[in-house]
Amino acid sequence: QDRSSAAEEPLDPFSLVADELSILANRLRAMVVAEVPKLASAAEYFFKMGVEGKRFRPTVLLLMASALNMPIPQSAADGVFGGLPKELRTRQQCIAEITEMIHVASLLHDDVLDDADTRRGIGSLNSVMGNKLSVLAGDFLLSRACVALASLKNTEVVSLLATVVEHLVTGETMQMTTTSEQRSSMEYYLQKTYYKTASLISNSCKAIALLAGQTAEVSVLAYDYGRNLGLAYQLIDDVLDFTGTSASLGKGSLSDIRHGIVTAPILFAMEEFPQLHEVVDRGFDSPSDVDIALDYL
Ligand code: GRG
Repeated sequence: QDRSSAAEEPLDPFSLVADELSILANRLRAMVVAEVPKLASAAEYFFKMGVEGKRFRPTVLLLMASALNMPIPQSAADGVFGGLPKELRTRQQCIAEITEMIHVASLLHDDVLDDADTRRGIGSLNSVMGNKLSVLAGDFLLSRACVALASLKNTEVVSLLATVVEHLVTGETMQMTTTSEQRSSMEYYLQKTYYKTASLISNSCKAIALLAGQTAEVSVLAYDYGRNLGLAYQLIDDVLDFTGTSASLGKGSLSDIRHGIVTAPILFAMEEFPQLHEVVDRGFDSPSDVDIALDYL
């Protein structure tokens, strides 16, 4: 009877790591303190209570750590869950913090590149403090992430997460420089999406497995899991750009298409309606092109 009522309760993954997420929030606030007041207020902007975002990446990483850590009983009295290596968990929490700092740095730079007005339901940092401070705050967060990464003293993990930054920059550049042929290619979309969204999640999942002392085989499985999850996350994000509201998105809807970005729903619609190729080739360069595309979705 207990089991059937438990099965009906929807499982909230965030609640499983709620305590650790609140520790992470406090640690991040302490880690992003800067010496110069203007930089300090810019760097802490998206770490303040209420504007921390969904914390999707740290949640996934903490759950993955729970799944992969081997409980090491120190004595018979510890039972199966006793003696969990505390230091190991702290190092994995550090990966969750580094991942979130890299993510927020990328959001700050992205909003400058897109000239975005809003993010997480408030004014984007560039709209409140200007482009220059937003870029510097993003650089500052990356530096703090590097210092935290170095403290782990694991060259493979350093290399994984440093490469992610290159991937973020590569994905963004691919998006900015798309030719009309690339714009209608699903292969190009998936490669760009791996770089922009999935690489951070997959490589940080792999880092969690490596720190847990898992085999190379398991760390590849952790990577694959993160890659697929990251791609799925971006596909849902693409759909929400069409179906969400300003309140649910924390920013205006239809922002991708208005920036001429071809996302998954458009690519799928193009397969069914070849007429869409023409507006996609033009890069949705007029508001009427946006309306034409919306009619087919
Ligand atoms: C400086 C690291 C760095 C990168 C520069 C601008 C850029 C290169 C990359 C942009 C990468 C980017 C913004 C990808 C989009 C990923 C994505 C799905 C963002 C939204 O994630 P959510 O919904 O956001 O998890 P919250 O606000 O909940 O954290």
